[in-house]
Amino acid sequence: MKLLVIGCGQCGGRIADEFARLNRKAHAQRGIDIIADTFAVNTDVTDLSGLSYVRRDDQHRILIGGQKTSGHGVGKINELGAEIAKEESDRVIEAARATPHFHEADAFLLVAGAAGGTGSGAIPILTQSLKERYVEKPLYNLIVLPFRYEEKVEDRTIYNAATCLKSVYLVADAVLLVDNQRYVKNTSSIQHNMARINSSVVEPFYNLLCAGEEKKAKFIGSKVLDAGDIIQTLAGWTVIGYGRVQKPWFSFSFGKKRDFMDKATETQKGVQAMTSAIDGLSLKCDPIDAKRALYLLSAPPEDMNMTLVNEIGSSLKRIATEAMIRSGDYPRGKRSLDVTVVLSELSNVSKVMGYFTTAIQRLSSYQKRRLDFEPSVLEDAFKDIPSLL
Ligand SMILES: Nc1nc2c(ncn2[C@@H]2O[C@H](COP(=O)(O)OP(=O)(O)OP(=O)(O)O)[C@@H](O)[C@H]2O)c(=O)[nH]1
Ligand SMILES: [Mg+2]
Repeated sequence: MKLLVIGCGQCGGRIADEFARLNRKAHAQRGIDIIADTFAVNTDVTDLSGLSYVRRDDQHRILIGGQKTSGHGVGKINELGAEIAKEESDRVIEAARATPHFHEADAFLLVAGAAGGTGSGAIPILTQSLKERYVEKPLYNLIVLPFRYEEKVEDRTIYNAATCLKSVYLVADAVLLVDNQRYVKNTSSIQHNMARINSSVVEPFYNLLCAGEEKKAKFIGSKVLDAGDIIQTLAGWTVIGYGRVQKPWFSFSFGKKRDFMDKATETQKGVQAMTSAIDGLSLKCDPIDAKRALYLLSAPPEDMNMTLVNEIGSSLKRIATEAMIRSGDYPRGKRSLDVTVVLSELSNVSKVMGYFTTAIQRLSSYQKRRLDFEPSVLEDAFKDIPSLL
């Protein structure tokens, strides 16, 4: 499957940059392309300059709202981010459309941080504009949820997250949720954390996108998971996870006939990879709430077998009991057994519901505060002070 990726704001731009890096890796290691092209849209010129893999020209790094923000961002005011995107969405779409690979894309993926200003405001607007023009093309959003400390300290965080999440849910075909807090390692610096988080966010997409683009016969699975399976799976709130077991721990078969005990161990390790994919889901949720799911097993060709694929499927079915499950095998790699899992059409995402509830509570207290505020008190207090204006 090939994606056309547009990152909005700083967070979105950096994750789009990671997708561009992932495509280079796919090209170098496997001779295939999984990304049709990558774009970064921002009101902040410095953020755009900090990217590494998105092409440097102004068709790929797109500065919007230059006149309103002088290239310095919207300072977390996501209404302003939305307003600017409304004025300039045509320019962004034209830039994306001009890429020679535009028609190769199976779907659009737009990315943003929910708590910022530019990305949070622009992503629903750009999604809607693209959807209006390309009705048939699946349109996905990847939304990064804020760290816990941001929710506590910064006033706009919850409000931005709630307004962004509501808006994208109404326009995107599916919303992939990524919770920054799930990836935190307290020992790392914030900057190192961000780089590591961004690379962990895109990692599960590598095999998932490569599997259906594979050209060499020996790497084509007996059950290929291609763009059609992914498109049929993605709907509404969605999470993604990835688990890996290194080969010396699951295979003892190299160079000799496989003992039945070895096979049992492999199956166990496959289930272990699935468990770790579920533990590492991009947002904590209950698999029982998923109406759709998919999993992909990637393993060295000599270790791939249908018993393994089916055992892994059974272990998913045991926890995602309500889901229609699609699956595939991808005989690739040398040293590890990898499981990618997607849970989609989630009916109850407690973190998202929490944003809506808190935002509504605060909205009414904010409105009340505004009504209680009596400007004439201040005006009375300084009415005898001379003004310089
Ligand atoms: N995972 C991840 N999260 C990020 C990154 N940069 C920012 N964030 C998160 O995104 C949110 C802030 O959004 P930004 O993308 O910085 O804001 P913006 O869209 O550029 O908007 P303004 O700066 O207000 O114009 C916060 O919750 C951050 O924790 C990043 O590189 N990776
Ligand atoms: Mg910014």
